Amino acid sequence: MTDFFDGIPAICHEGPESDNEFAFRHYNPDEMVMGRRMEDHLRFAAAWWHSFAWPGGDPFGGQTLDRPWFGDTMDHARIKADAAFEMFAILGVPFFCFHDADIRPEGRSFAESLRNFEEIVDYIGRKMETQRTRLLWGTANLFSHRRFMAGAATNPDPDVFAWSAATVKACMDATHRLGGQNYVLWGGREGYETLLNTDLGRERRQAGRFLQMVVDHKHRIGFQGTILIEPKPQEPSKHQYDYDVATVYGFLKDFGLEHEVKVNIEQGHAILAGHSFEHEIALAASLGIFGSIDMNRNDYQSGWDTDQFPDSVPEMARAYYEILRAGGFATGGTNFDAKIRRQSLDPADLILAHVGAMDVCARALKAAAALFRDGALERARAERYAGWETPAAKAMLDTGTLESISASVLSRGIDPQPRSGRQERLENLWNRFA
Ligand code: XLS
Ligand code: NI
Ligand code: NI
Repeated sequence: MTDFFDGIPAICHEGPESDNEFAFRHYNPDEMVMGRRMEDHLRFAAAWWHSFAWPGGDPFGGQTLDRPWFGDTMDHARIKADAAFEMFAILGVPFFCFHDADIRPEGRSFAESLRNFEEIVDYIGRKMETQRTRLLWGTANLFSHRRFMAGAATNPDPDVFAWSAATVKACMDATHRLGGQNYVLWGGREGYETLLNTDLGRERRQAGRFLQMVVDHKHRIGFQGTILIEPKPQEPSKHQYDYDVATVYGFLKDFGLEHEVKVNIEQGHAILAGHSFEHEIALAASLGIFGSIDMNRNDYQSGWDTDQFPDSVPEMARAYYEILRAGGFATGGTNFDAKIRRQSLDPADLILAHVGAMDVCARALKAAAALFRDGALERARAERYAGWETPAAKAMLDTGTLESISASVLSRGIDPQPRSGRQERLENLWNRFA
């Protein structure tokens, strides 16, 4: 037990009229939405790194936050875990996520880091026996330490590849042991700073082999969860190999892993890649690789990954609409890969950041569900493509050749007439709900 959150009550649903700051207005875990409990739709997770390991630094200044668990001893790591589970309980979040480096102090050797890690994983495991919070995903931090400055799997030094593989093995084993539902790979430094010193083809092959080993290990240990890649176009590297959903899909196809690996899509990363969040979700769903989301936005003026909690219901509603269309989450969920601002010093700031974000997502889900149930948007979409439902159109697509189609165009004497795309009408429809 810590006294860090003293005086902060467990957050309950009090409804939209409540003026209690420490209450949910919209997130009501047991409320049914399209036949499923809201908690089971949204599957919220809190991120260990931003909430408990980040000191408040930015490129121009260091630590602003003062936390009793800052320090690199095992005692600090245990206090950090205590505080983390206290926050999970206050919020009632069903899940959390972590990197190895978030939860354990770095040792003087690989073996010592591993011992530290396994000890804290056991400690977390014991906490999970008495608390309902489960593990959404585990991952390895293969980007902070200077040994990873030129990449992990894509490093020019085979020993860094080896170190990374051994680290991922430990993190996958721990995720499995804690009953994690997914394992995430985000390749922060799997990219390059300059092509002048980079063999792009070789690095990509190294990353492909690495991922094949990850999938192989998953089957070896009998891990039932989903392996997820988290696309991001750049930052920290100039160019990251898992740029966006389309790039990741091409990569998976290349290495024969498109049925083994899905994606964890982050709102801010989608925007950095020049897409919208809903575009990335819709594309992943259409390719059969939609897995999970990181629900954190960037500041639209700053132009970098500011990892802020979501604050816009209409924007998030677009995302949840696509998730509902995709049939909802399976093993995935909504991870707040988000941090408070460096001036948000108070323990209450950390709690209320999550409370607000959970309410934004709940409202967005409800709006998306209302529109989805209404069905008008889906009917309009189906109607737009109705011509493709005729046997002749289907046959053309399945077995047509340019020759047969050309003959048919001449014999039928067709003259296609343009039809309205009805965009504004659909936008008006959308705005009745969100
Ligand atoms: C960084 C990423 C990172 C991953 C996990 O931009 O979002 O936080 O989610 O390594
Ligand atoms: Ni992320
Ligand atoms: Ni990110």
